[in-house]
Amino acid sequence: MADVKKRALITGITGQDGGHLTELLHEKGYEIYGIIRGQHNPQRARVEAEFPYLNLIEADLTDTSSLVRAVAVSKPDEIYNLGAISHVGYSFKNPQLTADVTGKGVLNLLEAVRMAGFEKTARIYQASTSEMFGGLEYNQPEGGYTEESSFHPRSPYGVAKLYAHWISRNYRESYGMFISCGILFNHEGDRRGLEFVTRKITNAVARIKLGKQEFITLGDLWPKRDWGYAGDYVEGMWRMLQQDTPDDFLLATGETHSIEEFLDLAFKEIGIEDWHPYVKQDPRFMRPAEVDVLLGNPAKAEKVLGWKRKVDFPGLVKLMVQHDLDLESK
Ligand code: NAP
Ligand code: F7E
Repeated sequence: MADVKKRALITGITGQDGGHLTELLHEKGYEIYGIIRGQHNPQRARVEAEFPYLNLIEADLTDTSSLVRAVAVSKPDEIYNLGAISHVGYSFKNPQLTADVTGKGVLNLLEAVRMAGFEKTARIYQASTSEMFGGLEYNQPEGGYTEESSFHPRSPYGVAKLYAHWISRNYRESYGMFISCGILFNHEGDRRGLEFVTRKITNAVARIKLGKQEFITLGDLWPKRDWGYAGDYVEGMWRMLQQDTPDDFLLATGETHSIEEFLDLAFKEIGIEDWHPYVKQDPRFMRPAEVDVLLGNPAKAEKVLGWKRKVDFPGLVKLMVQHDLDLESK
């Protein structure tokens, strides 16, 4: 008998993780459906060219009727909810939109799964985040946050994600749905949006090397993040949905580094030892409330899922600078 292909529905297909996950699931032989929004999405042509095997469905996390249709059409075995307003700084400027998409959008999706009649069969991944912890000194355990740590979100994004996290857990408990939340710490790479600090730096570094830019303007440089590689993290998402029972898992590297350390390595990659003359600061890129230090303890994911990150911090910076040098040389 011929193998029946597993079917996956992905929201956030045009984003960083959507790209990595599409690659991974295609390698694993899945039939993949991706939600694309907007009447003229400028990302559509790129996604169609990069993933010709992908089935695109027009839908939006704020429109439940479109989500019911997306679920009914794709008949998914697995749903990965990666769609969100994901930029923390932007969420301060558009807090209600962030609540509607990043928070209530998850409720809309879960209801759509029930309305379409897939609540007993579809396994769902919800993209939770380390931003729910808040990075404060008082709630930061020795050795890093775990799945049991207390939450204290510091932005409209973090608050919306906490609602999404709890409504997911509530639907799991109330309706017995298979919903696993991945509490992921920062993950980056060559698909990262230019609006995030790592990619903003590596792209600027490449342009400075090529004489296309003189300096980079950033906000605060002291915050620390637990930065991993996105390709490693989508593997963890997939593993969560292959378990016998749904649960929450934290993915992190167990190391934390400041933006200054990131600058150090990125500039060294192009032979510049002292980055200070090339970096300016502007309050426009600072946030009303900052997340100081994030450090995650991935012990549970390592033990239960057999997951381990492969790319380390210097490897990540190198990969991103080299990618941007290639890109900017073209
Ligand atoms: P990203 O690159 O910013 O992608 C976000 C995606 O959400 C885009 O495809 C975007 O589509 C889509 N989207 C925005 N508004 C939408 C709406 N109203 N309806 C449907 N889709 C919508 O994010 P990412 O880095 O891949 O992250 C994936 C998920 O993980 C997000 O939920 C993020 O919050 C979460 N997360 C990320 C990290 C990280 O370090 N990357 C860590 C923890 C959690 P358009 O292209 O049409 O705008
Ligand atoms: O900021 C500081 C900024 O925007 C990192 C999202 O994927 O990870 C991401 O959220 C740090 C912050 O990521 C600039 O203030 C300084 O302290 O790259 P970021 P983020 O806020 O950590 C979490 C886990 C998610 O869930 C989110 O979706 O860098 N910073 N100067 C700057 N940040 C930006 N963006 N731009 C600057 O110029």
